[in-house]
Amino acid sequence: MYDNDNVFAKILRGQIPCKEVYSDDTVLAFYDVAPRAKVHVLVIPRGEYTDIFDFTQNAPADFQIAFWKGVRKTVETLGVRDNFRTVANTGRGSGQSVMHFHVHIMSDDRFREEF
Ligand code: DGP
Repeated sequence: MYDNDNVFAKILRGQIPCKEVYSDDTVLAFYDVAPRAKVHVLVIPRGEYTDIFDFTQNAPADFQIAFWKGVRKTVETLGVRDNFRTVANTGRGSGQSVMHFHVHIMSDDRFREEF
């Protein structure tokens, strides 16, 4: 069940400020308030979806495609095309703390050495 009072819903409504990276009709991308990489950005859809299960089950197909294009645009805007990770925490067990579907985009020099 989607909660309209979650922090990302408030960011989408302009009730909480964010440091924007990219925006279009489908997505908003902004810097994570608690970065865990040199570059750490969140991409969220402009729609009421709690997580990746809800999103892939219930969002219209063209909206889902537009969302992933927004992720791509965000990566291009950040200039991290050759070194980034996407993470979509899902469910409380994963540590998902905001129940509005979001994708983390993270880029850091140390990633090169980790695998
Ligand atoms: P997750 O653990 O996957 O649910 O990630 C939620 C992220 O959202 C977490 O890394 C911190 C970030 N976050 C929480 N509140 C805010 C906020 O008010 N502004 C911004 N920019 N990020 C937030």
